[in-house]
Amino acid sequence: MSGEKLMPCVLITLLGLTLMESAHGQHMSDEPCSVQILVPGLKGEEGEKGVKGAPGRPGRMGPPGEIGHLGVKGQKGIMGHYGKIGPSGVKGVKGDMGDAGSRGPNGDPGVPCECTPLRKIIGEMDILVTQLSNELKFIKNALPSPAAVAGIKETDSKVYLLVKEEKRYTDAEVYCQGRGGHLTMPKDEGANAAIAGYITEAGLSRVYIGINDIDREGHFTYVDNSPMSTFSKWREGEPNNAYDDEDCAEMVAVGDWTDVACHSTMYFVCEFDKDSG
Ligand SMILES: [Ca+2]
Ligand SMILES: [Ca+2]
Repeated sequence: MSGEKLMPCVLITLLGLTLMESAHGQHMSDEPCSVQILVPGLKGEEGEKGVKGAPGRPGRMGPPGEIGHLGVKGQKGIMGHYGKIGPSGVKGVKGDMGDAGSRGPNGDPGVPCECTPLRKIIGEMDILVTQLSNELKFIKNALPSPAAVAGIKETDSKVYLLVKEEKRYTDAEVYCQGRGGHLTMPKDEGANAAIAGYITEAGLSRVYIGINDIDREGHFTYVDNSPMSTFSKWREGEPNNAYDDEDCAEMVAVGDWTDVACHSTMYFVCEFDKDSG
């Protein structure tokens, strides 16, 4: 068929469909134009089952689960390693002294020798030691109260002690005797000058010395009852036994003597023989 004939047939076909719907069941007669009626065919048979598809994509992550129950306490662990050594401690307090040890064995005997020169030296040293011991003994006796002692002076044969404690004459002599001496008894110009020097040096104006006429008025002796020698240093006009009450003696700073009342109190000078034990 050509294209020109087909067009009318198509139109008829469409018209025919309209007529069929309005005159249902009416048998249609064959016409010169071949009419094809297009209607849906019957449902085909069920096809065969397809092949299994590929795996799907993974789903999204689910929400967090609930907190679990408290677990059971575990067993005690094993002991750990030793720790580092700590810093040194503070030094402790010194302990008490231990008891004395037992006495050691005797030493070996000495070697014999020509010892005469050595004995001489040892003998001289013994003498020195004796002298030093005596002086030390004096010092220990003479210094019971350092604050009361102005100082110690010495000459070749004497040690003088200026005592800055005001005492009556007899008490002063008792003090000196208690330390192995006497109130000072100047018996020559040198000794007198030395004592005077100590008085001046100490800033004092007068001190008791060991001269008195207690036993017999006008007859002065030394305090150890030894007689006065030719030496004396009385100030001009002294001794005058003023008020008939001056039986003791003092030395003033220039070294002169005057007789004074024994109950006056003043500082005094003791003297000690160096060779006395
Ligand atoms: Ca007198
Ligand atoms: Ca007098």
